[in-house]
Amino acid sequence: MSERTLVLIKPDGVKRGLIGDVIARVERKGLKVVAMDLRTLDADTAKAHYAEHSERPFFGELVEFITSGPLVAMVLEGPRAVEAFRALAGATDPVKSAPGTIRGDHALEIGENVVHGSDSPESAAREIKIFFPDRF
Ligand code: DAT
Ligand code: MG
Repeated sequence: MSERTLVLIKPDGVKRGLIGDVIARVERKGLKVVAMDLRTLDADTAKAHYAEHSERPFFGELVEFITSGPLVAMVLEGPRAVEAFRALAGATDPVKSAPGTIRGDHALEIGENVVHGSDSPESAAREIKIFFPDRF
């Protein structure tokens, strides 16, 4: 059974020239890119995307960071795509994410960890609707 997930290459990843690296890993794994767009988020869209974190002390920083420059939004499709991409991304804290993962290879700070991937099929459906409202 195929599944979809919403992936972001965050502004730090775009600034550092990691778009190609992330997409290469996704394609090498066998996940299919079924939608893709480069855009800069406004604050309202960022707050909607990260709504689950609205009470956390880092929420302001998170919204500021994710709106700080262009990001790449993608929808990936494949068997257990949510879990498959989270495995490619590595743990949230880049110091703890394994070498060989996107975050483990490219990041050091939790606030700037290169990529986002939905954490469940339900989150994926919600997030895909925010980024690609008319596509699926
Ligand atoms: P993930 O992106 O692995 O799903 P999350 O949903 O818990 O992680 O958090 C969303 C983002 O918020 C995360 O990628 C980076 C930031 N973040 C999480 N915990 C943080 C913290 N303790 N301090 C600063 N930023 C944090
Ligand atoms: Mg998350």
